[in-house]
Amino acid sequence: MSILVRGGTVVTADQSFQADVYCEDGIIKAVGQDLDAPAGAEVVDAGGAYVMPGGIDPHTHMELPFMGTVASEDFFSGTTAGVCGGTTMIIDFVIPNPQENLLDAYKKWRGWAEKSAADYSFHVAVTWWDDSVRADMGTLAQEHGVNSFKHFMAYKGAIMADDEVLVNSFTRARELGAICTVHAENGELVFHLQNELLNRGVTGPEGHPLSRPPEVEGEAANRAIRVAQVLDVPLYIVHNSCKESLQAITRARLEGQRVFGEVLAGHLLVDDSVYRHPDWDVAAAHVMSPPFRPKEHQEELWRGLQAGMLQTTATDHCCFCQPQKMMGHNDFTQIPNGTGGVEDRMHVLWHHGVNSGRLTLNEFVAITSTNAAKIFNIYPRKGSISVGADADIAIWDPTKERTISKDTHHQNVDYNIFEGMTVQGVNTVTISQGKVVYQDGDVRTERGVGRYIDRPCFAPYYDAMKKQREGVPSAAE
Ligand code: URQ
Ligand code: ZN
Ligand code: ZN
Repeated sequence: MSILVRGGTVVTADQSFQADVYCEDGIIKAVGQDLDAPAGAEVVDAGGAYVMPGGIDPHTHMELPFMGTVASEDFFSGTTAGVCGGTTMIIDFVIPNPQENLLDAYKKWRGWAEKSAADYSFHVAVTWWDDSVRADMGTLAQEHGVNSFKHFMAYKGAIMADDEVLVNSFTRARELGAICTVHAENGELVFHLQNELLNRGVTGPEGHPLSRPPEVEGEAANRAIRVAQVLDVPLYIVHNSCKESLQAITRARLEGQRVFGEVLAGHLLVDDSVYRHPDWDVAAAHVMSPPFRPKEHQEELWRGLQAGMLQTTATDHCCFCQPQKMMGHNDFTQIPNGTGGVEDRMHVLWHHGVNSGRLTLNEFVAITSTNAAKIFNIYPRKGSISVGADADIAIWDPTKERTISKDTHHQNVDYNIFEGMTVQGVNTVTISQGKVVYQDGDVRTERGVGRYIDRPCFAPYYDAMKKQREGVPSAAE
């Protein structure tokens, strides 16, 4: 199957130029002026629009079992919603319960993801520790293309990783040449504040942000950074929501430590007033962690993106519908944490990032696709418009408008945190694996065509060689 995207302006993370893009069997074969379309090739006229790498959302939770329920978006509907918004790959999470074998959990999630409509990969969470976890991390890294291990520093009594788990897991990741990622909130402090609030009779969603102030996030971010520094392992902090965690990352990066930061589209645009909404359902719909913050944090986060202190944008797409959120009707700590956005991420970031002048076209591509591909070691297969790359392409019309609403989105959830927001600049066509899967509202995804994408580890070879020279057997063996 072949396709020629003609007459567009190719926009990558580092340049913009007029060129056609020819793809065959799901791979980009040529990028250049006035390319001929072989007989039988599908021709898509970009009409002067931008031709960009398909978005990569490095943080989603499709059909996640969590807090006594299961997220309402599954891997088919979620990847379909993603391509409707220009995102052609997600990196989701395998989250073993404590004492659950990591490989068993990985195989379970791989089964769930078989239904995906677009490509996907998995970070694997380390939620407990023993020798089997150490061994399984090695198997996952060396045989299953897992180069990132997640640690929830929040969620005490459930999936929280304490310092002992962090130290053991970070050490193992270093041996393997893998990167460590963290959800940075001090779970002990959250637990303490939750109980204080409940004991004072605060049971509504307004209690959620009060139990997780920015300092709780800043402490954990700094602790994870210091542990990673001592253990000499690269660190990626997910969903930074406040200036406190951004300051911790900025300090570390200015000292040359290899720390990366992710920010959610939601945390850049939604503030904590949602938790004081008179309608319980609206406030509860926005319960996610870390919580949406007061407005002043948003400008700091935008500056962090502009300054290169935050490198990626994501959604943490983890949807729970109103009946599920009602599980916490009498106790905010029981409201399933999570919100959506996989379909809207690129649209809202273009409108509030590029149209506002905060970001250049090339920076937009970097933060929505290329940087995630580089950090998680799948560039230039992903996140690029270049010969040999996967034919994952978003054709972007900067003039086209969309008003975001739960009534028209493709996400399987009954609210939208960007409800009513009108944006200018959206994908008119999305191409995944060289096939048009979305065009002007026409959704053409196929269940099960999405592929699991291996992500090779980074530096084990160097370590192994170094130890060999020193006559020390490599710990990765
Ligand atoms: O913490 C996460 O990233 C998962 C459990 C999604 N929920 C959330 O509130 N962020
Ligand atoms: Zn999280
Ligand atoms: Zn998450």
